Amino acid sequence: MAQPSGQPLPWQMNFQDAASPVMEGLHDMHNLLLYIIAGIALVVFLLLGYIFYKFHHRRHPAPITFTHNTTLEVLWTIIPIIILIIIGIPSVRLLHKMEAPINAEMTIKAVGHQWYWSYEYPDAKNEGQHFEFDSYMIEEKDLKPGQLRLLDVDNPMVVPIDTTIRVLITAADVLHSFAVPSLGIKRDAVPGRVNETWFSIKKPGTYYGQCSELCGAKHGFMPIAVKAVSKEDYQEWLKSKTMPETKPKELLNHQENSKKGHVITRHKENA
Ligand SMILES: [Cu+2]
Repeated sequence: MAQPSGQPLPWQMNFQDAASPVMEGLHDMHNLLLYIIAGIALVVFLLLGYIFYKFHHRRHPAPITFTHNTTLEVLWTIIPIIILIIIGIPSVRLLHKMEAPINAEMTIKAVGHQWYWSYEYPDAKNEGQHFEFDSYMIEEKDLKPGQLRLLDVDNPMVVPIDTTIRVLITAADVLHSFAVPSLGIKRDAVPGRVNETWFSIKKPGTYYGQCSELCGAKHGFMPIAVKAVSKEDYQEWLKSKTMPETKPKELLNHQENSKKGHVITRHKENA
């Protein structure tokens, strides 16, 4: 069986598989740091061993009296500077890459609520209005086989693959945090403020995350599920959501006449 990606696994070591360019960058950054840290730890460890051995009082009864060594002091200043530059350049590059997409092909707004997420698709319209829906965690007793406890939701955020997607993140009540490990995303959702990030997914699948800012009693029960599908399937999904096939005639007329542009239509499956 292929390893499922986009979710935590029992006894997992290391990160979840990278599903976005940002997460690939984070993997590389993490690996680079791991080599550097291991190198530093090894040098310090060997040096300590060498000193313990060489300057043991039996082998070295008379202590050395000097306190300065210019060459050594220059070296232990310059070497850390070089190491910091080696870390700093890719780090700043990656931070910049995470900030905002160069050419976003579509936008989704994620809004944190106590205790669920809602997703707006500003590019898509539902009868002239914002297309928006709520996303609630599936309770343990309602889980179907294959669904993940504390992670699966009734209405996932559906996105097309191979598309640069700008994500606007905010909150309606208190601080939340929109975090999806396999996409390398963690952005605070702050009431009255919009944060921005982006992702692009290569492989269809569901990528899970959780609210990562303590936001109240059900903080642990407002997961994020991002379902990536082919571009065709995405269009199908969007159509099925924004164009209900049957609609009472009076309601249509009423909406046309009232011209309430600000009315938001909510969609909820299984309601
Ligand atoms: Cu929250």
